[in-house]
Amino acid sequence: MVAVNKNYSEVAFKLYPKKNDKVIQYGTAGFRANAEDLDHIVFRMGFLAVLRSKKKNSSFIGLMITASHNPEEDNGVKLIDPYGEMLDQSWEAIATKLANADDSSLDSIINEIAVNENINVELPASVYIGEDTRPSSKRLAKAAYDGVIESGGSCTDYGIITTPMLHYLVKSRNTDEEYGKCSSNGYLEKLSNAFKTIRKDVYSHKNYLSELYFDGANGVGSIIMKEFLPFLGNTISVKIYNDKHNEVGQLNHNCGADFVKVQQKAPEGIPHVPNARCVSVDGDADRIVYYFTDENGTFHLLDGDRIATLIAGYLMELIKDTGLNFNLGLVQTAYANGSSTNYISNSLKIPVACVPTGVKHLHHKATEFDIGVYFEANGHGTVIFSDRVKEIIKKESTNTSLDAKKLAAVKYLRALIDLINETVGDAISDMLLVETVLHAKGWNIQDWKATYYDLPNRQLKVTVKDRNVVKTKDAERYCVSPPGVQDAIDKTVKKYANGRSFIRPSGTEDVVRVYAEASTQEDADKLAAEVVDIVRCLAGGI
Ligand code: 16G
Ligand code: MG
Repeated sequence: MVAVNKNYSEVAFKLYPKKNDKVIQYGTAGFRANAEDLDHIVFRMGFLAVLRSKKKNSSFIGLMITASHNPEEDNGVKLIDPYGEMLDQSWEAIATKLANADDSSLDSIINEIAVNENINVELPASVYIGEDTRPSSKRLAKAAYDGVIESGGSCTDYGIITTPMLHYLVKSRNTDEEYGKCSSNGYLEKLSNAFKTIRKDVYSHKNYLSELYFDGANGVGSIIMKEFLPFLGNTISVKIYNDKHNEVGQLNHNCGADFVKVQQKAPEGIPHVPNARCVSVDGDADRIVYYFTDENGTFHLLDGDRIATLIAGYLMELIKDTGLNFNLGLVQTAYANGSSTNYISNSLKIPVACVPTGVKHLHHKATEFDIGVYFEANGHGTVIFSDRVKEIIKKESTNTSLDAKKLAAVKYLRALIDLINETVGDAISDMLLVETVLHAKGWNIQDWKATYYDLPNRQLKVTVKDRNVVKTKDAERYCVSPPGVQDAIDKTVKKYANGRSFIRPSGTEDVVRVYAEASTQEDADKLAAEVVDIVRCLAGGI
């Protein structure tokens, strides 16, 4: 066993001493907290990224500074594994231990990690850093950089980029050239080339008009979208709003995907053009929702469930056209609208699975299919293709004995694979994919909306003494503890037509979340309010 030959405790104490004793947990999206509490944690994640790189035989590891849709004063950090996946779950507890340790125990903890994980500490290590536009992000990125350098790794800070771009950069650095060039421009080129291959010069088609209103959440999404426009040429017209990423207090403020999804209303800062197709991305541009406001001023949301059904339905048609035999499946969470699940199962006849909230769960499940489409209702999702599918598609796309229709479908599918960022949900890639499908179908946003009708729903949150008292099973649809809660929810739900409700502890905030849906908005609101009362009474509400 190798001993770690560095004085981590001393250097941490000197440069980024632990400021407080608040316990922090590596949750669904890494560590998130008020930015003021994060310097020493991010510095230590620099250490961890170096260890992870060594564990992975010197592969490049990603470290992203972002708190996504959280308020601007928060921030966060998460690690990205070599193939662009999220940090392996088995290392989450290691990250948590390292983050909460006293400065003086860092040496022994790091030594313990190296020994337990059988890490060859002599190996070189490399880390890529990216950050969002938060005022605290530069400072925290520097802390992470220092952590990497102090523990002997080499580090490149890519500056302000979207989370999915960092996933792309890490993957492209660790895989072959064919995947794409390892640079920000390489990412933009890859996506835009695939999009242009499919769209050619056709601007509009039947009801589809190539005009889009883009809400950048006053964050990195607006910056990247602007950089992206020249790459897209004349294929699509994107009007960018909420691009005040330099103004303090504006990030995610009354705009962005989370605001639109949770508030179920249009963001501020974007003109209300009746029936115009609008998109909102979140603070690090890994989530997207569509919406429009009709001529009567009524707001219509097309969230992750809609995007998933649109994409899955289209891929199924395309697979049929190729004549190939692939199994396609869709993965959702308990938040998926009941109508979307019915539509997928009964109309599209695509197998659908339900897993706990958090991208890693969806992603993992999606790998069980040849082609797995996964989306959370909040707009986070993508499509993953098995290696077997990719090989077959690549081979068949040069198979001259295929008839013209099959060959065209295979080539089309090949371009779609390039358009999709398989590593993680990617607002910009997802947007181009949706635009591709709508264009192919010749649909406007009302046509898309008309595929099924969402059940009205409501999401609320309850502050409790300890959110961890709430335990669930069956992909969070059943509350096993505290006792009595599920019975009380069941009784309440029965009172409402098409009623459904569940609770779960948040992974990113100190609250319990409540979801309810029913036939009418009034009922969904009432059901949600009653379930909030149940949580307050039986789960230690404060
Ligand atoms: C994080 C997750 C997202 C999940 C959300 C739930 C990732 C990259 N992001 O943002 O998937 O929907 O947390 O938040 O995993 P909650 O636990 O506070 O409801
Ligand atoms: Mg995000």
